[in-house]
Parts: sequence; C-alpha cells; structure tokens
Amino acid sequence: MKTPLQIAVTGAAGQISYALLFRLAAGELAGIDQPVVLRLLEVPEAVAALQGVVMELADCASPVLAGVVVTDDPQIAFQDADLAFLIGAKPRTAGMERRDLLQINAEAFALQGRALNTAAKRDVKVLVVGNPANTNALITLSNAPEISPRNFSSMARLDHNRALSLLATHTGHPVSEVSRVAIWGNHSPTQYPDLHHALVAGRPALEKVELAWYRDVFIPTVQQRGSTIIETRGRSSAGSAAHAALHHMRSWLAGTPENDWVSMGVYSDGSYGIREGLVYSFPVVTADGDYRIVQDLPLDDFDLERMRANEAELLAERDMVRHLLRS
Ligand code: NAX
Repeated sequence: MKTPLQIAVTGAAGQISYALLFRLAAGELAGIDQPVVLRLLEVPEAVAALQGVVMELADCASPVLAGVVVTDDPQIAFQDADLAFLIGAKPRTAGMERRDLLQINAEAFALQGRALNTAAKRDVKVLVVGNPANTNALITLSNAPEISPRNFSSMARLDHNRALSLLATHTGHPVSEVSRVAIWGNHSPTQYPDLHHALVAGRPALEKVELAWYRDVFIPTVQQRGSTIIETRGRSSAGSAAHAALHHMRSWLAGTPENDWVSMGVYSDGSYGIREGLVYSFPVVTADGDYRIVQDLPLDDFDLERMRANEAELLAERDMVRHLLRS
C-alpha cells in the first residue's frame, strides 16, 4: 500500500471544488493505485455545507480515498500537504473593481502562505486558482520563505486549453494535433495567447489561419472567454476550471509530452526580460516533478508589446499588496 498523498483544497464547498474533489477521489490525478487524503479548507460559515460534500464523497465508496479532513484552520488543512489547490477566494461582486478584489483576498492568501510555511511538506506543490491568481500566488509564496518559490504556481491552464480548443475547431483538426500554444502573462483579459510557435498537424498554425483571424478574433475570444461563459451560463467556469486545475497538477507531477509544453504562472527568473519575482505565465516543460521555462523563443514587437503590458499590470498589482510581501 502506497503512502497516501495529502492533498489540500481550499474553497472546498465552492463550485470549482465540487467539480474537482470527486475526480481527485477517483484517482484521476496520480492513478488508482495512489491513495489520497483530501484536506478541505473552508471559511467557518461554509463548513456545514462542506459536510454535505464529504457525505457525497463517502457515498462514492472510492478505494482511492483514504481519508477526508474538514477544517476552517489553514494550519490543519496544510499539515504535511504534498499538494495544495488554493481555490477559495471571495468572488467579485457587481461594481467591484479588480483592485478591490485584490485587497479583499490578499490577507487570506498571506495567512495561507504562512500556514503552508509552517505546516506543509517542504516540497509541497501549490497551485493558486483563486483570483487574481498570479498576484495571490505571489503573496502566498512571499509568506512562505522556507519553501522554494519554484513550488508555487498560478493557473493559466484554462486559458491554454481554451486556446487549444479554439485553434483546433477553427482549423478543423482534433485537439490532439495542436501543440505549442502559449499563454503569456496574467490571468486577466490582458493575457497574451500566442500562436507564433503553435503547430497544427506538424505545420505552423499561422500558415493555417488568417493573420486577421488570429489578431482580431482568436486573441480577444480567449481573453474574454471567462466573461462569455458568465454571460451564457449565468455562473463562472467551474467544470473546465476544475479540469484545468487537475491537469495543471498532473503535468507538474507526470511531465509534458515530448515536443510540447503547457502554460503555467511561475516565479519569473527574468526570462524574456520579464521582471524577476513576478508570478507570470510562461510556456513551460515539466519533468520529474519540476518545470523549466521554455527558452529562446523568437519574439517580435507584437509579442513584446503584449508581454510588457502583462508585466506592467502585474507590477501594478504587486504595488497594491506590497505591505503583505515579505521581500
Ligand atoms: P465559489 O464562490 O463557488 O467558491 C469559492 C469558495 O471559497 C466558497 O465556498 C468560499 O466560502 C470559499 N472561500 C472564500 N474565502 C476563503 C478562504 N479565505 N479560505 C477558504 N475558503 C474560502 O467560487 P468558484 O467558482 O469555485 O471560484 C473560485 C475562484 O477561482 C474564484 O476566485 C474565481 O475567480 C477563480 N477562478 C480562477 C480561474 C483561473 O483560471 N485562474 C478560472 C475559474 C475561476 O474564475
């Protein structure tokens, strides 16, 4: 019997977690021979509802699920955690600016960073989903100085998957024939979905699509997809977000396929001139539980202008939460 993976999930009574927890309990992350303990964190007022989810998890009778912990205390949630999905965040309400959302959630991520620092395994892998995800990841890692910044990431995989799917549909190829799509920057409408390096059935994607479609349809469609889902479904993305979170973690653990990459928000090391110390989405290759930013991609002025806009936005967000950053 393998030692169970301790998987912390915050915002566990929310809609993304509802689409994620049953898949974790079914062994979709690390296989059906890898037991998991789910360590579920909620705010006190949502713990009762979370107990209902726990009852449903029990009703699945999954042999993979070795235990469930329910708590409103981050120290307990992150105790010996191998993996942490930081999904919980207060939602943006009508009339609220991104700036307000940032301030409301920043304290909670600082607290969770400190709890990870004392309670989690030193090699814990942390994925921040709760928005604004990149800056929340920066706050979290900054408050966990005893854990390498490389162990923290923010989710760009949903944007990456949206780009893959849109390109596949437009060119009439299956998604399996599309590779090397990249999302640069922030998980916000400023993000830069880049097709300059993408391949479709082994050929450059930009040979198969009109440049005008790429610039005037593809880029804004991916950037605005989250809003379009809200307008159409009446609620924000949940199933696709949970799927992306699961696959982000799975890629990190199991590696990316040869000749392809994924997009992850990671701690910038200055690659491509992006300011060191921001959490910025890059194309990354993963292997052996680690990642490396894909290097030496040729960039033109169009790319650089968009990448710089993302850097500027993340620098502005960082300035708004500077009081919570330890370095
Ligand atoms: P829900 O409102 O359904 O669930 C959020 C849950 O988090 C609630 O149950 C709430 O009680 C809990 N929560 C709030 N503050 C908490 C805290 N400090 N500690 C623990 N739990 C806390 O939202 P849901 O649709 O699940 O979305 C969760 C987050 O993901 C939101 O911030 C959302 O904006 C973000 N998203 C990020 C995406 C990405 O690609 N990075 C895409 C999907 C999603 O929009």
